Amino acid sequence: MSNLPVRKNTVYVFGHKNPDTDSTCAAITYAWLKNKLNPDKEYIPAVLGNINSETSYCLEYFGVEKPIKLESLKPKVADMRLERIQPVHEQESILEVVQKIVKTSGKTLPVADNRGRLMGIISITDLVPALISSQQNQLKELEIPISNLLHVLELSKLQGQLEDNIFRGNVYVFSDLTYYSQIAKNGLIICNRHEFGTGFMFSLEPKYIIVADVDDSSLLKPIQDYKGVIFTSKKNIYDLVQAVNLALPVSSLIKKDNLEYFALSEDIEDVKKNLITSKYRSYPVVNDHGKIAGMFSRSNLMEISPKEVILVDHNEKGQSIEGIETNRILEVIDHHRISDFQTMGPLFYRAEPVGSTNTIICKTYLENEMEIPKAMAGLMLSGILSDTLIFKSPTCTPEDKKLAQYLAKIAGVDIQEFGIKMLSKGENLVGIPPKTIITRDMKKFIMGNYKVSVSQVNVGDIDAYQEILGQVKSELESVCKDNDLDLSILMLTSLVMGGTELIIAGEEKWLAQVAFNMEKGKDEVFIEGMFSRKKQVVPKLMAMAYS
Ligand SMILES: [Mn+2]
Repeated sequence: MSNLPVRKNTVYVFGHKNPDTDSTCAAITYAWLKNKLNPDKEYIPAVLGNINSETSYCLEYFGVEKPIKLESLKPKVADMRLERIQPVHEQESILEVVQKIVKTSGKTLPVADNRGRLMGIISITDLVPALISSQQNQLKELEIPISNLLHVLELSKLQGQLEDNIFRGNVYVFSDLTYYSQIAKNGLIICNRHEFGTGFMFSLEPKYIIVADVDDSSLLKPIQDYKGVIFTSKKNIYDLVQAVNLALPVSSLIKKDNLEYFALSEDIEDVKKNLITSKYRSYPVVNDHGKIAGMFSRSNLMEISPKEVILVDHNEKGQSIEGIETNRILEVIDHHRISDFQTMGPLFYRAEPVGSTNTIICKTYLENEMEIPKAMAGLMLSGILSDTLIFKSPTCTPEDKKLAQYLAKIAGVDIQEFGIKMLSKGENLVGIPPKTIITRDMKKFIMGNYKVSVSQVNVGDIDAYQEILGQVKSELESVCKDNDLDLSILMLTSLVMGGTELIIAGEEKWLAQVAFNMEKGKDEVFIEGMFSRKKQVVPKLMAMAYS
């Protein structure tokens, strides 16, 4: 163990589900900074979904690779320290298996077929009867691989040709035989040095002869005319008889029914549930192809340390990765409200009411006097321009503007030119299913007695979407119903048009109709100067819902 290279602890840095430019760029730029500030750990930027076309444009523009996509960070069986073991094969001798099994912590070993796949399990308790009864065993009708006999009885061949891989027959001790005895076909006779060479022995026509107590086989003369195989061993007769029983293959002792085993890809949580009703102490683990990967015991389950993460651009459980409650959150860098946030331990939490998470990250670079590389400056700028809609959003603060201008210089781009280009790469909604348009960036809120969703999409020219508006409206109704919501709102926000088209659906439409002075009976309205869900839509609805 100690000669393995020390692996750095991995920390995943990621933004919310349905990643946007701010959250994706924040994950990358913050991970980069953390890797510089703390080389003891490895910070890996990640996203929790597909990267949109606006973000792809920014990454390509500044020559930065897409972050990895994470589905879940729930601890898996693969995260456990598995015991590396040599699986048992059916034909292996009882002796060999006992020697292997006593070295394992669970005193249990998996049995592999000839392709390495799990076919059974054997534990020390399964072997005990074979060990105790060995002396009483009839030495009759045995089936033992020759290789087991050679190994366990410590045989060396004196003469003859081995034709079979398996010995099938009876074993006789020569001194037990009388002149009236006959032996079955293919028999094996064990004798001592003095008995060896007796004419009577050869008249019985054994297929194999083992001569016991032979330290130097060169003292024995080969027997002319004998067609069988002669071995010698240093062991005495008594030990050889015992050893025959220990050379038997373990095949008949293997448990093959109701095997309990786990796959590398299984969640630890599920494993724990299964173990409640299980009586075993250790279990085989297989990979995706059913091949044996190792063993684990109950105590290994306790050793799993939670995966470490840093959340950027979000703090709500519902917007984060599946199983976030099992992770250790080291830090949160965010510019959103705090709603249902709970952690296992203390953490570094930085939240500021600015227009973009990347503004906060840029400040962190400056506070640490870290020189900002061109690509990182470009990505931080992209995040700010995207979230503030090039400073037009009411969430934009003077600080966002000031730092964006500073970053644009390093990145070598013109803010307006780059910003418009970037945002126009945004949603080209034509051809995208209405359901995707609605659910890609949908946030749910509980407002008093009402359950509300607000989705937002940036579009170029709203007029261009008039054609699909009908479809989008009916889809919004079904999304509202399917999610058991009272009101669903879709914001089609356009920088070009200078505002947002609000589309509403659901039983409690009146909330929105009153909040946004919509004409009675209408379910859509264009509101000039509206860009922000967070500042211009949610608070107004909240005020209505609680009034
Ligand atoms: Mn953001």
